[in-house]
Amino acid sequence: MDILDKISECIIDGEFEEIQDLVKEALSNNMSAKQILDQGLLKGMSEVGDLFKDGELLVPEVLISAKTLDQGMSEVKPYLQEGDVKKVAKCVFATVKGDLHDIGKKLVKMMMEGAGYEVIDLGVDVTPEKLCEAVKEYNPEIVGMSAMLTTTMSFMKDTVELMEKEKILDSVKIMVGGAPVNSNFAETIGANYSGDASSAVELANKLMNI
Ligand code: B1M
Repeated sequence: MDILDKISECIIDGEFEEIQDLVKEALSNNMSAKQILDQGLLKGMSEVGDLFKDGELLVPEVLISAKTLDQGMSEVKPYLQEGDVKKVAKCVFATVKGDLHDIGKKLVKMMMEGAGYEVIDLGVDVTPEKLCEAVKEYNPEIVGMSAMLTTTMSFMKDTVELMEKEKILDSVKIMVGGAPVNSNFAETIGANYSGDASSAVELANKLMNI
């Protein structure tokens, strides 16, 4: 097995204590940071996404793979030239007002980053006002909202309405997700729904015509 395959396997198996040494070894073998990223780290993470979607990996395992990816990324980041990693699009993500659940959103963020998206995560309990301010500040192509409580879903609608009022809705695509959210609800508020992290990437690619 070559070193890039070993890096992929390390991500899939969540061996976060070994990943940095493997990446260092690949760098010292004159492999480019981009090659290590694309053919090792992100290839492994993409496999994790597929396994998660098929129910072969569970949430804790995906989170350990995410941690492993983070550690591996920290080794290649200094070597990546500006423009080396093609950023597909910029996203602003938030868990809506009143809601503190963020495990699922973090998974979505991680998968999106693995697919080349830049994700600015505003955190949890994010008011419509704060999200609108962030859209003006960061000028993203996608706004992603997550809600896990039936009582907080309505803040997705409030946020979309405020964006419309502030005339910033037309410049972005809205993605929503979370356990109580479904495609019907998304449609009623003018948003796009995906049920899990892998589908979120597929949806984002569709929205960006990729
Ligand atoms: Co809470 N909680 N919780 N909780 N919690 C639920 C959601 C609940 C269903 C449990 C239950 O009663 N059976 C229930 C909600 C009921 C309802 O409204 N229908 C509930 C409740 C009631 C509460 C509290 C009110 C409890 C209390 O204090 N009395 C309280 C509320 C706090 C608040 O938010 N204001 C509360 C608190 C908590 C903790 C803080 C303890 C903790 C959250 C920790 C954290 O997130 N940092 C917690 C947890 C862990 C859960 C459960 C057990 C697990 C949620 C989770 O992380 N799932 C949950 C029960 C359950 O779901 N079985 C429950 C794993 C995660 C990977 O899945 O988040 O669905 P999920 O994300 C998926 C998809 O939904 C999708 O992709 C993700 C990855 O595949 N997705 C998106 C998510 N966001 C997306 C965004 C997208 C696209 C896809 O585009 C932008």
